[in-house]
Amino acid sequence: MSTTAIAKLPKDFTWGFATASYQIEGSFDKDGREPSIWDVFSKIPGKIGDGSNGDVATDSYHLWKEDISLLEAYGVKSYRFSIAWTRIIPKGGRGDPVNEAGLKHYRKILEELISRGIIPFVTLYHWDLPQALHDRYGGWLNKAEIIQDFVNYAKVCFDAFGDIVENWITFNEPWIISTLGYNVGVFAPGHKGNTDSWIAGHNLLLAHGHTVKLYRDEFQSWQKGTIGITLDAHWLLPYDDTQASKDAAIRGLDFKLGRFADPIYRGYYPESLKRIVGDRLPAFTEEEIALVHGSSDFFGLNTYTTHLAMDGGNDENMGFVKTTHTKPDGSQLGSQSAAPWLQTYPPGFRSLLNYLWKTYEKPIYVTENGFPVKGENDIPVEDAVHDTDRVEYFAGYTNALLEAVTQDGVDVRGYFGWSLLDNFEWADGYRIRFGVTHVDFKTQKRTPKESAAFLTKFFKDHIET
Ligand code: PNW
Repeated sequence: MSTTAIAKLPKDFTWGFATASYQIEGSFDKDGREPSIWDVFSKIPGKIGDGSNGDVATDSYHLWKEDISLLEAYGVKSYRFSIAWTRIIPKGGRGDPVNEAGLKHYRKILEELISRGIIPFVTLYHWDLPQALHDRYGGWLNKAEIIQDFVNYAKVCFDAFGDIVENWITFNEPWIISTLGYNVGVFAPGHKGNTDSWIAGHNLLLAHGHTVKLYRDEFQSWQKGTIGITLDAHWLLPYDDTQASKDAAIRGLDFKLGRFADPIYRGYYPESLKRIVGDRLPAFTEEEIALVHGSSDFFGLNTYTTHLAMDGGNDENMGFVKTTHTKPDGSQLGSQSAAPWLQTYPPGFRSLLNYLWKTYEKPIYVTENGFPVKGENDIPVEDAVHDTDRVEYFAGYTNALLEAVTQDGVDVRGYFGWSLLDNFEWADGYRIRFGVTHVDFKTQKRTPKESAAFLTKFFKDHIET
């Protein structure tokens, strides 16, 4: 009689769920908090699909303890959340006052997590730039000011929480921040144009580099933490067999991923980026690139889908690569979610993990991965909890992860489902639900969906004990 042992993730593999401050906290004007660019942007008519904003969201500013109880019930090892800059330094700048109430708020969350055995992963910036800095000097477009102000904010956080936080993420998705915020303009602060995005992205890289240097010089030796950045990437497959499509897939990865990952992990911008963007792409001085190169202890990855890539289109931020989910024969690559840009395709996740490990040689944390079920917002909670399509998505993606680690030897250290709760999905408002927990936005009642139980069981069964 023979038994085959199931492949398992290593004992210290961590997993949990992720959230972000503006998407869950609400209490936009409580205890000294001042507006961020998302408060202002979401209140401009027409910017948010359902006319909503984050004033209340999932009310997690008050219900944080209940949220932690959910995490505990799900048996997670870790929780990824973000700090709102506007609660810590409401006006944002290095000359502006620090808000004790904000420090206290996150301190009590951190202490509660740790007392329940949950390891915090803290994101410093998940898109909520203090509006005051945007008004004062143009926010991410003002290199000299924004870098210093961000580093100052980060230092306040390292000082206040570094004794109990061992996992820091500087920025969430610089591509989205710069492209959707400063080129397409569908995210705050809503800038449009073909130059600002390159400047914002460059300044984000520099702010990241300076922050990591500060952490390493002054904190890392005695706080023993790690620090890195989270990039967003979708795997790209050539649309067809043509050389043009093959080249497009590579160029698309350069623009989406290499634009940030190459400077950080290899020390330069991709050639294709320099060629296409030309002198609108700011150049690093030698000193600057020395600071950025090597400035991440790990590779934080947010990934949701795979696209088919072909040459063309007018999107410079994608390197003039067009993407689609429709194959040449008219069939779909995967199953459709509630978001037009997201279809299920687990093999693409496995390929992406392999690509990142081979290319950048850093341990990977999947800091977000998830699926909004089509039609879920239109059905009652009794039905929404049977989120079969989300379960199917997570089953495919966790299995791809398992194969990447146990068969391909990719060094993945952790996985976070997006998201703990249905929440404010940016320009889509509340209509698109990503949660493993259903939230009734009228009563704030939380109800676990089947996908939460699926992930609990998957990681219970597949991590070595
Ligand atoms: C991420 N796209 O954003 C963010 O980090 C989360 O805050 C967000 O809720 C989550 O993914 C789900 O959208 C993205 O259009 C926003 O490809 C848009 C895209 C990708 C990621």
